[in-house]
Amino acid sequence: MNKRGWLVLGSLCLAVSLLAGLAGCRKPISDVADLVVKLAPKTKLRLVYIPALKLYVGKYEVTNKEFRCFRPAHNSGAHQQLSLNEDSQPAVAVSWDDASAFCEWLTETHGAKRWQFRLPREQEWATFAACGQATEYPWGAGAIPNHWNYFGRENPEVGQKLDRNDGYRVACPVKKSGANAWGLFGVGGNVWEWCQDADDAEGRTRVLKGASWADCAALFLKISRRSSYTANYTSASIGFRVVAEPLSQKPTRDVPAKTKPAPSSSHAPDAPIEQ
Ligand SMILES: [Ca+2]
Repeated sequence: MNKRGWLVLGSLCLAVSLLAGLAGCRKPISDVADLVVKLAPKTKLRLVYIPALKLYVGKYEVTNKEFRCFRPAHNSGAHQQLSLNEDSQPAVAVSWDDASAFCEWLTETHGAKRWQFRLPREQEWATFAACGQATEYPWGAGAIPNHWNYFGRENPEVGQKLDRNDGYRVACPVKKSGANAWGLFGVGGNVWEWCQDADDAEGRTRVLKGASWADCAALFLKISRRSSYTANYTSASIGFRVVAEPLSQKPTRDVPAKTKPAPSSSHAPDAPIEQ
């Protein structure tokens, strides 16, 4: 089938499947079906309906396999000779501009004139990461679950690290990155996630949330923590997830920050990228 054929098929396959009935799944947070976007054979983007936001939110960070449906030559590179480019890992080495372009492509080619895909706003991100609660960390109360991907004992480097081993020195497959109570994976750790919000009046810098495999300081793991970088910046520890809303709603326009934002993290999610 040629490329046009796949695009048509992909749009036709914008489908839903009930959360209930999935073997072993947690209790669904709503009776509304997941939104499943078929990007290619065996490549499906799954979004969960979040009633508190009236939005579908990506269940996982966008993977390399999914991003390559948009940009086939994309290479997430490696860090210390550890691959970041496996199909199941989150796409990194993507700027805010790249992530936004992916969302626009998704709307045009798979939105079926029904859905607008975009990056989450910072407040939306904080709401779905905390499951609508006033929790400090995305895993809720208690110790960090071992399988959430932060910087811990699995790393041989000497220095500050978490006193636990999640088994992954760099970004892990998105389905291995730990889920919160709403069934959203990787909202804490794995990779930082671009948000739609500008962090300056001119819109040159964009907000990041969630920390990554390269972070261990408790401060950075908090839901309230934010960072920001220029819209063309890329890193081995920055990726993104998408949200979707019906096109019948007014499209959310990108509005530059009107007031001086809270101080951003001085921490740089700047793990070097090796192409
Ligand atoms: Ca993440």
